Formats: sequence, structure tokens, C-alpha cells
Amino acid sequence: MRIGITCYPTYGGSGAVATELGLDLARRGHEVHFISYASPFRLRGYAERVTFHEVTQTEYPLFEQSSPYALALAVKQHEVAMRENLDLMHVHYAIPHAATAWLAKQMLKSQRDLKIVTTLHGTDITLVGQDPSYYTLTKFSIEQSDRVTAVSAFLREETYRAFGCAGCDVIVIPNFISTTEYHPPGEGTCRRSLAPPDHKVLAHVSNFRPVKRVTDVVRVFAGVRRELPATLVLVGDGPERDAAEQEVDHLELRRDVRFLGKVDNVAEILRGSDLFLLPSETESFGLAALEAMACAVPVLATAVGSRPSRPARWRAPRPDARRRRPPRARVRGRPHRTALRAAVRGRAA
Ligand code: GMT
Repeated sequence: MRIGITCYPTYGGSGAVATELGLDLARRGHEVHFISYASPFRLRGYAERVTFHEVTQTEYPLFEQSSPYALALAVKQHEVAMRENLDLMHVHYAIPHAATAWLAKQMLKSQRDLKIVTTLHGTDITLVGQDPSYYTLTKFSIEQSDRVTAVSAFLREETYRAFGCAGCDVIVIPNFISTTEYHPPGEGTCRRSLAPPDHKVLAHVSNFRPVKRVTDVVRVFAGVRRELPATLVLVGDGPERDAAEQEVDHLELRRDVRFLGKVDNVAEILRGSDLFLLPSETESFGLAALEAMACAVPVLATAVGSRPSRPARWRAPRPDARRRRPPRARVRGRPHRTALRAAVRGRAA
């Protein structure tokens, strides 16, 4: 088949999953065309049967208060679909990708029927899509898609609850990871470069959006740090970075917290960690948690979104780490830790 894929190219689970899916489809003989404003971060180097098409926009004074990216994307999706004779357009994250794909489909209508597959990932349904400024268009473009998938049963139910989407059969296709890339530690890890030898290493990886509650990651770490020598490694960047940095200073943790910013080889860092923290407000899947588990790292997470059905978590009924102290860490012997790591990895595989 000839498949168009549109996703956000920036660091994040939806872009990662879209790219890995596209690369695997190409390995299986399909022709894959990525269409976005930049090359997706996981699309490194040349891959057979894979082409990237950049959406370009023209600056114009009138556009000051509008964002014509969606229109330029629709034009590019239509152009690529026509030129490359695409059979379908697979869009990841509904806003605005499902709507622009629908526009492209309409523009192509007189020639043929371009099928649209929309994969819902998270805040396109739970947060942004429900905002009155996007609600009706999100609902419309989901209903107009030829197939709709969601990354968890939780997200499918939330789609029906919030949007109704009469007539939609939202299919659950859980995210996946490469166990070749995300695997338990072997002989050597980067652990020694992350923290002093007697420290436990706690890690967090995210886009530092408010929903991830990164300042609560710092507060939870402060509780652990009171009990034992530990280092917190924060990977990623985003709007809450400054607030998290301030919290680190406020709690006088600067010596034991490392902000690494955006990093490509996250697996390497995970393999050097003892515990992964993910106290999100909501999480439709939690790809970062799955990546940690595949590296045999236990995950401490809020029991929200899709995660109450998973093990290896700290069940905080509602996210409010300011008032709630994390459960007292009990550090048992090496055999126990080894068994826990094996169990965690087993769940992820
Ligand atoms: O929805 C977002 O805020 C961003 C999105 C992303 O691009 O990473 O995250 C969502 O999709 C991921 C991939 O399917 C999921 O692993 C994340 O759980 C989900 N984020 C939320 O639900 C907050």
C-alpha cells in the first residue's frame, strides 16, 4: 500500500509511535510518506521506501493572529496523496490532523476516495479536544474518519463519553515499543555518570507539560531523598521546566537533581535507573512508563487514565503530592530487587 502518515515531529509518544509504525510498515514493503512541518525525531537517516514531505508556510502580515499551518498541512496532504497516489492517510493525534486529512479527502473526492485512519493518543481527547474552541471540529473529524483507533480502552471510553461519536467503532490498538532498543541492563550502564555509586537513581521523562506534574516529581523525590541517598534525573523539556527548576532550589535539592533536557538515547538512561516516576494528572497510555518497564525499571505512577489496570505503581487516589507523602521506601536486598526487575520486564514484554 501507499500510506501517508501525519504526526507531530517533536519529542513525544504520539510522534514516536507514528514513526516506528511507519518504519515497520516500510520494512514490510509498504511505501510510506511522512507529512509534517519537520522530520519526526525518530526518523533518523535513510530508510528504504520512506519519504518525508515538509509542510511549508508563507508568512503574511494578515496571518498575525491566525495559524494557517492547518491549511498548509491540508494542502500538502492533498498534494502528496495525489502525486504519490496514496491509498490512505494515517493521522496521529486528532487536532488538527484529522480535520486537515478530511479537507484533503474532500479536495481529492472527484478523483478517488482517500481513506483516513485517525489514531487518538491522549490530550486530543481528554483535554484539548474538549475545549469549546475545538470540540465540534474534533467530534466531526473523528466521525468522518474511515477508521478510528485509540491507544487504550480508557481513551476509547473517554471518546464515547465526551464526544458521543455515534456510529464510530473506536478500535483499541495499544502502543508498542522495540524490545531491541528498550531492554534490561547488560554489563555496563551509564549509571556511574548519572549519580554517585551509593545513590539510588530516580528518573522522569516527559514533555514537561502541566499534565505531567513535573514539580510533583521533584516533591516526591524530596520525600525519598530524606530517607536515603538518591539522585533525580529529569529528561525532556517544556513549559513546566522553570517551575520544576524553582522547586528544586526551593527544596534545596540542587546537588541531587540533574536536568538533562531533550535526549535521544533515553533507553540508556533508563537502564541506569532504579525507579521511574510518572505522577501525571491523566495519562491515556504512558509510553514512557512502558519504555521504563521494558528496561526492567519499576514505575511509580498515579493510578489515573489507562493505568489502574497495570501493576508496579504507587496508587495515589487523586494527584496531590503536596499534601500526601509518598509511601516510605523500603529498600530490601538484591535478590528482591532482581525479582522485581524481572517481574516488571515480564509485564512490559
Ligand atoms: O497527549 C499529549 O499530551 C501528547 C501525547 C504525545 O504526543 O506524547 O501523549 C499521549 O500519547 C502518548 C502516545 O500514545 C501516550 O503514551 C500518552 O499517555 C498520551 N499523553 C496523555 O494522555 C497525557
